[in-house]
Amino acid sequence: MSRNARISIAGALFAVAVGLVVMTVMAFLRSSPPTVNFASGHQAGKPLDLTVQTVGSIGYGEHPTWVSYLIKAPDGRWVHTTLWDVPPNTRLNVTILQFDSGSPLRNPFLGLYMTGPKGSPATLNGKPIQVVDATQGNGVGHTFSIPALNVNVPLPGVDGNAKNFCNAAPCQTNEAHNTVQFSFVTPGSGSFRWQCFVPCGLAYLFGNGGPMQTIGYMDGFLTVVPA
Ligand SMILES: [Cu+2]
Repeated sequence: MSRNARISIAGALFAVAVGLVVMTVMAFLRSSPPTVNFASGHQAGKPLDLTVQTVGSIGYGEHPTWVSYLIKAPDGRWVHTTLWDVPPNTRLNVTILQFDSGSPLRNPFLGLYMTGPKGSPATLNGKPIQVVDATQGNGVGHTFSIPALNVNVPLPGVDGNAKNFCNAAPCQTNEAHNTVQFSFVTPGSGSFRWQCFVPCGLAYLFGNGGPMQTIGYMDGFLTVVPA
């Protein structure tokens, strides 16, 4: 084989390798969940309502059996993502509809409701609550925690044997759930990791794998962006 022929074969193989790398990277980028934007068009100073749900199994997509969070987009659709863009210095009135069963907490400290320096007290099904004893009742299903903002909101579980237990998202309000409400104020800027602190990744090592370490399920980012 001539030298030129060898060079062109090597070149072609190199091009194929580069193409495969690019395709893999693109597939990975496309697989990350979408971002829901609550910042654009927001009127400065006006509080913003966020409605979120937690489900025992998402019921569709790549991991239908995984626990997950979903959020209601401004147009009313339930979106399977944990990446939320929010306006700065804004009170977020958060409603979490918790459709999953629960368990005792590994650390009772996580049973404490904390909503940051300017946050409001939390309510569970309309009644004020300061701490939940996860060794009682149906335990705690998940927490909504933003460590950097001092936000920790435990979400008490529902009866996993309830006739109207929700098995696939988006769950409806006629299915068994607990409603947790609270508010907190967003900082002027920054991107803040939030996550669940209940090791709810069933079938993974110590419950901390799978959905617990995958953006879109049990952790995400609250990103403050200018309106
Ligand atoms: Cu969880």
